[in-house]
This record gives sequence, C-alpha cells and structure tokens, in this order.
Amino acid sequence: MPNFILHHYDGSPFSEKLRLIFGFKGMSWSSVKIPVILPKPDVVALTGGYRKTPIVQVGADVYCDTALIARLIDCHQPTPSLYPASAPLAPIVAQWADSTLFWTVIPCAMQPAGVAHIFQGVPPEVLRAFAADRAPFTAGMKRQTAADATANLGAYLTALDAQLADGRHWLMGADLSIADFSVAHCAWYVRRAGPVADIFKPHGHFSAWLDRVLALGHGTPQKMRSEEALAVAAASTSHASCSVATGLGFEAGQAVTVTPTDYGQDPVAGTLVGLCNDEVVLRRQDDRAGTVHVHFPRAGFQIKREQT
Ligand SMILES: N[C@@H](CCC(=O)N[C@@H](CS)C(=O)NCC(=O)O)C(=O)O
Repeated sequence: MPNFILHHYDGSPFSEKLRLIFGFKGMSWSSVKIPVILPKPDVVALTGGYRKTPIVQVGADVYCDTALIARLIDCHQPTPSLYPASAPLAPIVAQWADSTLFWTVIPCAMQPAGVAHIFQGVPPEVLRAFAADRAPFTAGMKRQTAADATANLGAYLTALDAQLADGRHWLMGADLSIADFSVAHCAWYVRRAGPVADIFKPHGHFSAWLDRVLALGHGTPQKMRSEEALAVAAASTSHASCSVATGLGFEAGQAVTVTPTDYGQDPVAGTLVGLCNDEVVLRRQDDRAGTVHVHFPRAGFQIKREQT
C-alpha cells in the first residue's frame, strides 16, 4: 500500500469527502495542512499552478480533483468498494453532488447567519482576505443568491429524503458508494453553518443518514509538514506507469496545458505523458519537488497544445 499524502485544510468540504473515504476504508494516511487562501507555494511546487483543495501525493505523483483521487484510493484499497456493482449510477449522482449540489450549498451556507457561525472568532481582516481570494477563483460563474440556493436545496433534500424513506442505509441502497461521500461533504458544510442546518430538520431520514456517514470517521492520519512532503517527491525515483492512448487528439511528449473548465481555472503546463478517456498526466520539473507527474481527471479539464 503506498503512503497517501493528503494536502488539505480542516474547513474544506472536498477534503472532508476524502477524509471520510479514508475512514470508510480504515486507512492510515499522511496529513499535510495547507493554507486556505493563496499564496500556496508548496502546493504549487507540486501541482504547477492548480490551487484547488485537496490534492493527494503518492511519492512524485500528484493527483488533482477528488473524482480522480477517490478512484485512485479505491484501486489501491478495493474493499470495501466505493463503486459497488449494485449502484452503477453512483458516480453520476456523485458528479451531480460535487458540482450542482456543492454550488447550491455554498451560497446557502454563506448567508450572513452561516458566515457568522463558520467564521466565529475570525478577525475581520482575515474574512476580507478570504473574500478577496475567492472572488477571482469563481469569477465568471453565475452564483445562486441565498434565496435561490435555499429553495433549490430544499427541493434536493426532499428528493434525497424520499430516496432514503424505504429504510435503506445508504443513498443508492444496501451498499455505501461514492454517491454517499459526495452528498455528505456538501451536507457537512451546511452543518458547519450552524443555524443554516435547520433546513435539514424536516428531513429525518436524511439527517440520520448523514449521521451514519459522518460516523465513519477519518481513518488514521499522521501529521506531516509540507517541506517533508516536498522532500518525499524529490527523493522518489519512479512514477506510476502511464501512457498516451492513440486517437484522442494528442501525442506523448507534446507540450500542453491542462485547465479546469469550471472555476479556479489556473492552467498547469507540462509534457504530456499519460492520456486516456479518464485521466490526463503531465510531467513537470520543480526546483524543490523534482520531476513530478501531475494527474487530472479527463472530465472537467481542457487540454491545449502549447504554442511553440
Ligand atoms: N472538483 C474539485 C473541487 C475542489 C474544490 O472546489 N475545493 C475548494 C475547497 S473544498 C477549493 O479549492 N477552494 C479554494 C482553495 O482551497 O484554494 C474536486 O473534486 O477536488
């Protein structure tokens, strides 16, 4: 089993998704705490510019986006599975939760009563710095208002509660799946927003389900400093094997950029070393991290040939 190094911070919902997955699988992992806002020099040393949270590092391989990271963890620790045969639509439900549900929950949680709870005790200048950091991060997105989000979340909760009303333990049925984790990290953030979580009150099946998922815990984290993590990358002499499939529009060795298509659209430049329908991998060089392979899911990312 490789050592999974999770780069994360406590208040990050997508990090909570992975922490709970480590709990579900009963795994040990290394925990590197990273800044909540830019600058994040040690993250960027590993990723080449991708700044979203979390990332996972295994030696000199760096994995971006929890959709890909969940597959990676499941591959190395297949039981219990995140993708049970009984729930073929679970990844689709997860994709809905990680995008639509997430961007419904954020404006709902960030209404004044929620902000007051999430950021209690935080000095006003830190709050201003947070707002100034996130504005360009989501520039160009049409954000829901708190009123839009509250109505939409109410409708989603009614559907999720009805799904659970037959007494099933997990969202897709008898088996836990990736769908549970993607919905739960969104709901976890609403619970952090104190009084905003009253929206769960009419939905008893949903609330009981959320308690069950959160009770999975976080597995066994071991603290690691970010300099140590960079040293692990620099000392690694090999990478996970990868190759560029033919017929997908690119060739091995090309100079390309890979950029998220939704928000946080920071391009990462490198040499294409891996490509298939599910994943794209770039090789890049960093003064401190050495030669790293940066992995992204194919879905939700644009690959562009660099002009030479
Ligand atoms: N699709 C990404 C979304 C990650 C994401 O949006 N993370 C939030 C925090 S939970 C983020 O990056 N916020 C800005 C930051 O941490 O710098 C994933 O699944 O990992």
